[in-house]
Amino acid sequence: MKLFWSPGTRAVRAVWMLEEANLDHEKVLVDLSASERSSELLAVSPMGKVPALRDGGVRMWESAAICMYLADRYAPGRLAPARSDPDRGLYLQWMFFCPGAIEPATAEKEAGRFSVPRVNGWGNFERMIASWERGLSGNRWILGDRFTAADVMLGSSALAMRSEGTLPDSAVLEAYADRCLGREACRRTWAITGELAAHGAPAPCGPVRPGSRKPRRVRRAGPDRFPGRTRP
Ligand SMILES: N[C@@H](CCC(=O)N[C@@H](CS)C(=O)NCC(=O)O)C(=O)O
Repeated sequence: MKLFWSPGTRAVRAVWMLEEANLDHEKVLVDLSASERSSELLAVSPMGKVPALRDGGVRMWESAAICMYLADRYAPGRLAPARSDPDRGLYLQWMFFCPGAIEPATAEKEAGRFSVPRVNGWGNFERMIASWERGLSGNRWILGDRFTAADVMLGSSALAMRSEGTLPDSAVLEAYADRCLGREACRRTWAITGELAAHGAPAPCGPVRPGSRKPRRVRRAGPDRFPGRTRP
C-alpha cells in the first residue's frame, strides 16, 4: 500500500488512520511547492492532491473516502460500525460533516466572505461549531465511548484548527483535541508529520504541531441569527 502525502496537509488524516489500523504502507512524500506532479501521483490523484492512496488495484483520493475505505476494509467493526450497526448512520453523518461543513464554514469565516446560512450546506461557522459541540457533549468520542474513523476526521480537524488558531474558545472541542492527542496513534502521526516539517518540508495547509501556540483566536459571534443572513 502506498500513501502519497505531505506534512501539514489533510494527508495527516490518512496517516493517522493507517496508524490506528496498524497497516504496513509506504509513504511517498509529495512536494506541493513544486510546479509539477509526478506521473505516479497523477495516476492515483488526477488533481495532483494529497492524500492519495494506492492499495493493489485500488487508486483513490479524498481524505474522508480514504479513511472510510481503510476502516471498512481493514478494521471493520473496530474503526467503523458495520453496515448493520445502528450507529452506522451517525458515523456516516459525522464523516461527511468534516468536508461538508467544518471545512467550508471555516474557509468562509477566514476569508471574511458574506454568509448565507440558509442556503449554504454548511450553515455558517457558528452553527457548524455549535452542532459539533452538541454532538460531542457528554461524549468521549463522536459515537460515545467508541473511537472510529469519524474521530480521525473530526479530531484532525480540531487539532489543525487549534494549531492554526481557527478553533474558537470551546471547552468541549479543546478537551476533544486533547483526548485525541492521548491516543498513541495520533501522537505517532503528529511526530511523523511534525518532524518532517521541522526539517524544512513545506506545510502548505498550515502548521502541523498540535501543541503549537495559538497565533490568534477566532472570535465567536453572538447568538446565531439562524435562519437569517449574517456578515462575518
Ligand atoms: N478534499 C480533499 C482535499 C485535498 C487537498 O486539497 N489537499 C491539499 C493539501 S491540504 C493539496 O494537495 N494541495 C495541493 C494542490 O492543490 O496542488 C481531501 O480531503 O483529501
